[in-house]
Amino acid sequence: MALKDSTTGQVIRKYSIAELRDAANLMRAYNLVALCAAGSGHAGGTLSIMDLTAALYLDVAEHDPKNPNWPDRDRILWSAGHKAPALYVGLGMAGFYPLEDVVTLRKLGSPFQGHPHWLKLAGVELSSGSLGQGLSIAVGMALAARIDGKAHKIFCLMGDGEQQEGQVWEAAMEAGHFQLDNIVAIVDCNRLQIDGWVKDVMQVEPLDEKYASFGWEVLRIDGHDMSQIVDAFAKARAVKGKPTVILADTIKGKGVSFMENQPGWHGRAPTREELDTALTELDLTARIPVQQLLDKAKSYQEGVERKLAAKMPRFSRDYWWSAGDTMKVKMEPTRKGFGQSLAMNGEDERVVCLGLDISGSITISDFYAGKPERAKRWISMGIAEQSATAAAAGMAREGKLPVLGSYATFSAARNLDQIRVSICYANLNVLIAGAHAGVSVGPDGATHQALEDLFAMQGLPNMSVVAPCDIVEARKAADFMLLKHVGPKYIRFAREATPVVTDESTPFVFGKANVIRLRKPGVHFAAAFETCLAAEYEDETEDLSIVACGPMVPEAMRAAWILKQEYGYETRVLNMHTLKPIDAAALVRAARETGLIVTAEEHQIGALAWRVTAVLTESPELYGLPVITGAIGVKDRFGDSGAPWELVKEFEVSAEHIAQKAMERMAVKNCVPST
Ligand SMILES: Cc1ncc(C[n+]2csc(CCOP(=O)(O)OP(=O)(O)O)c2C)c(N)n1
Repeated sequence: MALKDSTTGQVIRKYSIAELRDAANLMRAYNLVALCAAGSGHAGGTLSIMDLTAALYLDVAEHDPKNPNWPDRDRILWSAGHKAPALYVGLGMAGFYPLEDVVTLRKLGSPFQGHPHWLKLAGVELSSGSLGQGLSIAVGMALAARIDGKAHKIFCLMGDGEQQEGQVWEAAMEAGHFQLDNIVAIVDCNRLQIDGWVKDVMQVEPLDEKYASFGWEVLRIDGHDMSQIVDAFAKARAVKGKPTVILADTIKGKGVSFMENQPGWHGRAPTREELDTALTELDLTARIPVQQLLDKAKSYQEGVERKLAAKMPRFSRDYWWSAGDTMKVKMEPTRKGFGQSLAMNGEDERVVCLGLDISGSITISDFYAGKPERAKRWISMGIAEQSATAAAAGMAREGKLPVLGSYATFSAARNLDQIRVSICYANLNVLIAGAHAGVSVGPDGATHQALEDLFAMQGLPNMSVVAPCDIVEARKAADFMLLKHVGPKYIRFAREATPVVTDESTPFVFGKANVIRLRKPGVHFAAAFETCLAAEYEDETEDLSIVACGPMVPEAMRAAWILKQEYGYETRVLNMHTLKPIDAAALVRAARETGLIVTAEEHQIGALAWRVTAVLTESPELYGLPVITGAIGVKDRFGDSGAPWELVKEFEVSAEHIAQKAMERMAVKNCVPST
């Protein structure tokens, strides 16, 4: 089998073992250049899989780069979506696109998204990024092929940590049960995942016995020995009556000495210096036009910036964060506030934290860092959000106070039914952290950007929902949610550093909004505002209200500044940190007293906007009063790779967009006769 011309049946090119080895190395180099140009991405797991990738795309799979949708092609599914750059260089080397284009990896609008999206790049067979789903898709494709009497194979690539997802085993059972001999699964057994060694995080071995017991043919090989790889694929093709899994023993970071077997290189990109060292080690410096490739990436990025600048609303001056000499702001990631709270409150013996293999970056690891006495209350559950959620329910039922968290997409969506039934219906005391929410995971792209989680969490009876606006409020909210609030609870926070706009003296009362008013622009942004509980605020007959939550609160404050400076308008900003239960009284007053409410959310429009309108709709105090509304948020679209602050512009959720919307609505308000 090989690269084929689908119209003539001619082999385009047959690679020798030596040529495949060489190609794999070249692909390692392009992979690293792309990661370096992106400034983020997964070095370790792309390098471990590169020899298998070269074999698959250049030799094993029967496919035609000029006819990527050829119905009889073999399908290659990249279930381990974070290894996307390896897939991209595989396609590039095979001729699906000019290989050098891969340097736009993870940039806004690029076909080379942080995780693969089949609608963006020909040759990509599925959209992935949420681990553990690819094998089920392979089962579906294999069954479809069987119905249609087609002979092509479906290759599905997974990680060994990924084997912790229960869905993998549902699919393995199905493939065995249906004797799907058109499936060949490959597991990249590099023995590492994010939180450390797979055997320590959650043992998955013996994988050979597990797959065999599900009715699979099992082949175990050295995943860096090209002859063994090619041989194993040939054997797999010949297997009849059952699916085959190739368990490939590999080294994470293979080929670059300082990346090999280093957990820290899971989700890191090389700097320019590290790239140069890596290319020297790979002996490829002379064969890779590094500077030319990096220049290409730079020029693409300049285009992105020009496009974004063109779509931003314009005012008489630049109001962007810390753009001028005044209104300077300090930025810190809200997630750190969550970690601080766990570190402090973890003394409470009831608190048990459950790890989902993303512990450091979401800061849940602060619970045990430097505190060996808490070790028995730190439980690594592996990449198994659904089971861990129900396990948390079990612990809560026994009087513990479980905390679990992951990317909000995985801790508040992947496990939705478990949250609904096991936690909410049972009304159990579990704290769920939706980390890296909104656009703040930037270059990871759509699969990792939780823009829908608040719909689901607010929609569940018994669930309480808080979206703090900065690091300080995140700590206070976590303090309250963890120890004081009893019941199902969800706290949502961002990854990226965002403006710090509260301090220790700022009130935080669960379920009660704060009013924030611009007083006097000055040197420091936060100091220019005054904040009090909405219930204690006296009407100042402002022109409008902006209701915001999470990182949109600082944007709303900046919008208030723009509106005052540019048009002399006074704005009442409501920090609606608690979305459920929502402060209806504060909303009704804002509607009655200002007559104009603009909502601002870093989410699909509606989590905040529809809740606010629901309150207004249900309030007899407002009958007959003109209340004008507007909504800022993501407009029913999936995310995109890009820097977090670029996405704020791209999704039109910046202060400038809020101010623009407010001005449009002010024009309407000024036409409505007052009652
Ligand atoms: C459902 C889901 N949970 C969590 C993550 C975050 N995540 C990305 S990669 C990764 C570790 C994967 O480990 P492994 O499968 O061993 O891949 P490798 O170490 O080879 O990169 C995790 C937890 C995710 N992408 N999807």
